Amino acid sequence: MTKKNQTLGEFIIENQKAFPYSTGELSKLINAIRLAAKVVNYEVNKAGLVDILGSSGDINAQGEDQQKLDVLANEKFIQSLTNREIVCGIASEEEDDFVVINSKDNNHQNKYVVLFDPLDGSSNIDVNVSVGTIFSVYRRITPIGTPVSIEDFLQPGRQQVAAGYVVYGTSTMLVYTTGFGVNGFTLNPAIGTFYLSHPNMQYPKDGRIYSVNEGNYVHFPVGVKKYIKYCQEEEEDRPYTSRYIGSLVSDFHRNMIKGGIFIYPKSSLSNNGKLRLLYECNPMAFIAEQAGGRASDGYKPILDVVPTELHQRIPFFCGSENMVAKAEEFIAKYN
Ligand code: AHM
Ligand code: MG
Repeated sequence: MTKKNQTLGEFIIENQKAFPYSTGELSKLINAIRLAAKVVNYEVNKAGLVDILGSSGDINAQGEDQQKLDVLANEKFIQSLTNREIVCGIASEEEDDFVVINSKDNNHQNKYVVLFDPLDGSSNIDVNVSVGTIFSVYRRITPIGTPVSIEDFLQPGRQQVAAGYVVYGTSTMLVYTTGFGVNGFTLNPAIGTFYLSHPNMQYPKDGRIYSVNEGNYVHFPVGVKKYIKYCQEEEEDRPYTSRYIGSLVSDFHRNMIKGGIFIYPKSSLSNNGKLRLLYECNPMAFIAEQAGGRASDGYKPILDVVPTELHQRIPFFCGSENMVAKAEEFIAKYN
């Protein structure tokens, strides 16, 4: 039952109580993310005032220009998770390789790994457009007491125990799931507290928004082009409306509330699209499915894909169930 004015802290405690054998480690982990989200929110909010906008001058693991705030958000999340000694390993979109977390007296006893994109959509930050953090949590599969290894990070999305995102938007929100539905919390910046504002979020089964970078249209596969044309046709409840922020978290968040589909397909420019399976697509797919939506690579559920490398990219179709099913139909027919 949701209580009026329930804070994220209270919500975490209540949910832990529902599982009498829980050790509280996942709760602590979510608490660490909550703290880091507030710190990054503070930095993002004052970005225009201090010398923190623009490029850091470095290139990340995927050969992309790192923004100063990418680096800062990466540090804050890693710091928060490391200080609390609750994870045994972290992989980040901004790091070349995964990081083993351990302290002298801990002896690799922690059971969770976290994968995250510290500041998604960061090319938007200089123009004051919403950006976000995306995170994904798995139980390690290698034995406790040994250092984590790559297979702990390369698990199919179906194995996630939690996933979520923070959207630094007109309000800052933290939305997450532990596999029992999706709940959204809005930050009251005056007192630095997240309140449950969107209990049990549900993806509408149908929608009228399609979100895709149409600038790449000529490079898209035929099935995707035909689906976009279908969205634009005057028939039944169409044409749909097109909305594309270019910030996955914000595009996803809007579509989950209003109903819609987000598409980042493969193209003749990049065979696997742009988005990263582990840091972006898997967590969003888990949230989408938990809210009654659907996420696929055009052929099969994203959550069933077995990852082969940390920074793997994959085509992404995510949103209202019937819209994603329709896009898959076009792809099956024309590709
Ligand atoms: P990033 O992780 O480097 O910020 O890139 C991911 C972002 C997503 O938020 C967004 O959906 C996509 O890139 C936009 O890409 P494009 O500019 O090609 O449309
Ligand atoms: Mg990203």
